[in-house]
Amino acid sequence: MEDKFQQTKRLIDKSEKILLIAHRKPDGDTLGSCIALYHALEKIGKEVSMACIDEIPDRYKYMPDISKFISEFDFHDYDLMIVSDAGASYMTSYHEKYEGIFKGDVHVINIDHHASNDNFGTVDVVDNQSASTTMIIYKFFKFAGYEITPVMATALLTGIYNDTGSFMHQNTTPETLKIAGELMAYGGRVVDVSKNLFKTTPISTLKLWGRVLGNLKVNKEGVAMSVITKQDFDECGAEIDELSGAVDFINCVPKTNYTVLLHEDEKGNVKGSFRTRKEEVDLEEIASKFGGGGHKKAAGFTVPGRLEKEVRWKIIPAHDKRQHRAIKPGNDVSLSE
Ligand SMILES: [Mn+2]
Repeated sequence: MEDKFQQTKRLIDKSEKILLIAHRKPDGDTLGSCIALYHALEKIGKEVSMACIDEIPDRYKYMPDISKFISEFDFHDYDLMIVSDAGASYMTSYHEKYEGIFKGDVHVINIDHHASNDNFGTVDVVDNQSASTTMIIYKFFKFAGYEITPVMATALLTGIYNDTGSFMHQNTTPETLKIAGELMAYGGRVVDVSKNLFKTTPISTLKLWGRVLGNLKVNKEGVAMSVITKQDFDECGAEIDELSGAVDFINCVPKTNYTVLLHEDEKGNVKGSFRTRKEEVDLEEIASKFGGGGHKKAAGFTVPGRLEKEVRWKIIPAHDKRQHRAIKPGNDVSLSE
C-alpha cells in the first residue's frame, strides 16, 4: 500500500485542478471520502471540485460543503480525477455521459475497497480488507502528513458508520474500531453521524417498513418472510430504495433459519433478498435456485413477474364433540400463507 500512497501523493503534488468523483446513488462512504479529500486538498492549495451524477440524499447534508457537488463538468478542465468507493468506472455513470473520460486523457486515482474492483485507474489504491474506503483515505492522509480537521474526521467516520452499519456488520475489525477512535480524537462528531444516518427517517419510509413488519410471517420451515408490492410503495408514497435495510431489520426473529423479503419493482420484476444469522445456512445456494447469487449470509435474486397473495382457509373440526363449540377465527379456522 505504501508505494500506492507514494504514487497517489506524487500525482496530487503535480496537479493543480483536481476533480473528486462519487459513485452513482451516493452513500456515506463515497460522499465522506470526497468531502474529506476536498478539505485536505483545498488546504494544500489545490483547486478542487466534487461531482456526482445523482442528487445527494438529504441525510448527508450535515457534512460541510456537501452542497458543492456538481453533476456536470468538462473533464478536460482537470489535471487529475480521484474516484472513491466505485468498484468499477461505470459505477460513476460518467462513462455514458462523457465519452473517453476514463480512457487516459486525464490521470485517475481509483480508491476503493470492493473485492470486485476492476483497477480502472492510473493508480489503483484498492484494499478489500478495509471496511470502508474512508479508512484507506485516512491511512493515506497519515502517510502524506495532511492535517486532519474535525470536519474531515466526521466525514471519514461517516464512511465507516455507513459501511459497517454502525459497527454491526462482520467487516468490523479491531482496526475499524481503532481508526474510529482516532477519528473521534481528531474531533469527529459521532453523534452527528449516527443521528443523521441512523436516526433520521422520512414518514414514507416508516410507513413502508410498517408494512414489512405487518406482513411478516414465519412458516413451518423456520423461514421468516415478508412481502412488499408495487401497491404498497404507491400507498406509502415510498421509493424502492427506501426498502434498503429492511431485510436486515427483520432478520432478528429467534429460532428462524433465514429471512426473505420479496418486493415488486417498477420494471415488472420480483426481487428477493435473503439474510441469515445461522452459520450453517448457505444463502448463495438458496438464491441460486432462483437464478440469483450473493454471499453465504446475504444473497438475492430478480425474476420477471409479480406477486400474488394466495389465501387458503380450512376448517379443523373440534376434537371435543360434547361441547359443540362455535368455530372461531384464530382458534379452529387457520389462515395459511
Ligand atoms: Mn464503501
